[in-house]
Amino acid sequence: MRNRRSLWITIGGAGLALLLAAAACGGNGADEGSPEDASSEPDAEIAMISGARFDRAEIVVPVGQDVTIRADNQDGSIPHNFSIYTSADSYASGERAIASTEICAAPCVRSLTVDLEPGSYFFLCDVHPLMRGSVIAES
Ligand SMILES: [Cu+2]
Repeated sequence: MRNRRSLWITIGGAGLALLLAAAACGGNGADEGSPEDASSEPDAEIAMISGARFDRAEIVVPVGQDVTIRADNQDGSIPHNFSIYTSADSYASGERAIASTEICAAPCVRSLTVDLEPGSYFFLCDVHPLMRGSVIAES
């Protein structure tokens, strides 16, 4: 009886540890900018174009699901990336990005995946902070 009880306590402890580990891995759903997965269509796209510019200032994505944004760097041989921050202020204060693609020199394509709450977010290129815009997450 005594042994059985301690066994269950042990199993319960292991289960809790697994749950905590899963929660830690789940994080904010950020993708660290892996090379493009050609098997899945992106939910949104943006391109870096000649003159160190993004081809748009706003991206609209759906909420309540994983959203993949594809960043296509077409700007000569210039390195760029695509990062999403909570807001311009949070970026300015040094807060970490919600998600970022890795920096790569054109031509290159990288994607990130996020699952955002409804609202307006801030995006930019970490190499060229004047390359910036808004991500609008809405249902
Ligand atoms: Cu850039």
